[in-house]
Amino acid sequence: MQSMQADAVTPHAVVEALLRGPGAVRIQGAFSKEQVAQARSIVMAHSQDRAQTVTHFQGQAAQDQRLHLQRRVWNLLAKGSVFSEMAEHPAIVEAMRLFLGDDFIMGSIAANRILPNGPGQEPHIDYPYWDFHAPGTFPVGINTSFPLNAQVTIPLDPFTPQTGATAFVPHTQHELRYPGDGDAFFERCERMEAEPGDAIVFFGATWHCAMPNHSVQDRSAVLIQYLPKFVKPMEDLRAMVGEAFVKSASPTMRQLLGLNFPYPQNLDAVAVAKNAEGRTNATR
Ligand SMILES: O=C(O)CCC(=O)C(=O)O
Repeated sequence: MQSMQADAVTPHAVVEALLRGPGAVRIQGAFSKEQVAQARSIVMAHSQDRAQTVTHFQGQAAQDQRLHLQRRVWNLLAKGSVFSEMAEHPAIVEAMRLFLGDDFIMGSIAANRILPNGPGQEPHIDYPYWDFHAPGTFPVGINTSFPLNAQVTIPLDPFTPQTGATAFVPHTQHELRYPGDGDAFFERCERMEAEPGDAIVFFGATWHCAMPNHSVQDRSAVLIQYLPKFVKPMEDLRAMVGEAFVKSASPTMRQLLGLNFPYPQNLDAVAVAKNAEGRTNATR
């Protein structure tokens, strides 16, 4: 897949790859060995005996009673400061500002662990497009000429065809469509092969899925979802992290938690009759 070194990333190159290029790009060496080791030990500890957190696109595994061979760890911000470091990676944040707008937010930060012999997923596209198999529930004319999502996958174990590196079909983001039976996804897909500490940035409208782990080792990754300011986040991160976290959050983290965008709010309960929005003399 298309790659660039972490110290050579430019926002323009990332946006080009996501919007007009294949839909995904690998940033090599984005995180240190220490960061990966720390993140991995937290993910493993939190998923050792908890196979039962909610998951997605694993309908077949649920039917086959194999859900316990994949595990999700949600709410990572509250589980270790290394995950804040990952979410705030400066080069990725700069690229996201260009891709999703300066006030972009984070919709989710979670880990996906696939155990040896664990199942892959149904080919899909990501939130907020993830139920586009019911296109009638979306606005008429919706398309991907501008993005409503970006994903970052940070492998904590080697991502190889054997371990279950994410599969994707390049250029499928250009037409918004949920992949189906006739799309020959598995014949057409490439793999997001990567080393621990790389970061794979992709537009979630690109068809993709986790693949089965045919190796004898675990395959874990941190998955970060970024969204424009006006899309309702998937995880209620602001509530999940708690007051103490918010009090000490950096300006970037406050933005990621959606605190720069104060809607929805009870406008009827705003005590002062002031001008809140507009070009001229607005208080926000
Ligand atoms: O873990 C992976 O390889 C991809 C996960 C994914 O696409 C998802 O959960 O939406």
